[in-house]
Amino acid sequence: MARVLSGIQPSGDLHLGNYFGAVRNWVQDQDTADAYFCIVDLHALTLSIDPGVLRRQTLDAACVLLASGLDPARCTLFVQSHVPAHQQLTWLLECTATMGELRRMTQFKDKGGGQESVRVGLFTYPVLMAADILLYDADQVPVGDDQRQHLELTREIAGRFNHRYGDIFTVPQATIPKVGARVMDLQAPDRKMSKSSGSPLGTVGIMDSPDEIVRKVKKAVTDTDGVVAWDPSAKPGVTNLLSLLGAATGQDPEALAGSYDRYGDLKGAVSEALIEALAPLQDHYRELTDDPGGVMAILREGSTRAAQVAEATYLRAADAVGLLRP
Ligand code: AQP
Repeated sequence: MARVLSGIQPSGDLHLGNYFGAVRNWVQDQDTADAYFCIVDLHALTLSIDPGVLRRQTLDAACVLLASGLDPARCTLFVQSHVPAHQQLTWLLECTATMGELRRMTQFKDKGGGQESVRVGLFTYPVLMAADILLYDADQVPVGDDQRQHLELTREIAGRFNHRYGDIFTVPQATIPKVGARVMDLQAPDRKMSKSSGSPLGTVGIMDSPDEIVRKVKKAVTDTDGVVAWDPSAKPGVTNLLSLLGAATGQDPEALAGSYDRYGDLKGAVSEALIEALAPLQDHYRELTDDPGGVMAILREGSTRAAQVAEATYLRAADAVGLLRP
């Protein structure tokens, strides 16, 4: 059975990009793979975040993931900082990756904005992500399109380490979904929907109420030519709405263009489909938030299982580079 690993940052409320680009596919992976899913709280420290907010959002992310259908009987769900091997392996990999490689990461350029005051962790975070993946000998990593470059870097680092020290790591493949791989901000359809850098009106949260969904979709930026057509470069706003409709209904987004004459009708259909797709998750989420102790128990059990795999891989790597066992 293939091993799958993926992660999500508790850096804000999870949104439709996280859901259609990643989480929904993770739910399917549970039945076809040996699946590990990780709430990557250490990654959330790369930007400024209030300690209380980080703690609350970490638990909240666990509730959203469980509400979305992750089942602790069929996958291992855990918090990254609960498994110390992630930070231990990161150092070995930082001594493998190069400055030039990290400087080429577009997410660092976007989020860092070239400022001197930017945190070193934001620069090195792709290496921590490589450690997250390589610790579990993951064959496949299901991610949205924005993580493609980081996955390529992970493959490079794994290949170089193996070349230097022997066959230590499994070199993973990215699996990018056909629909929903790049959900764009409704107010700025040339930018991806994002927890930390998206516009509030352009970002639809998985837990947004029906009224909020209707309001945000109604205000979504389109264009002035009034034709419903699939054209990512000339009509990014309309194309994004079609893509959301396709992701929520399971239909081919390009073919859906022919079913609508007016933007208002398309927006109405998008709101309706999103509300229907999210309703079951939202009900389940409310039950989970009423039982934080139960959710913590799931995370504790997950980190115990994850640590067994991760520690064995770390020791293999530590031995290979020549660290003396205690
Ligand atoms: N807009 C998106 N469309 C499709 N997939 C997306 N993902 C994120 N945004 C989109 C996918 O969601 C998974 C978890 O992402 P993450 O939390 O690790 O961080 P991210 O990719 O940096 O996403 P955000 O929401 O933009 O977070 P912040 O603002 O904190 O950086 C990943 O598989 C990602 O591809």
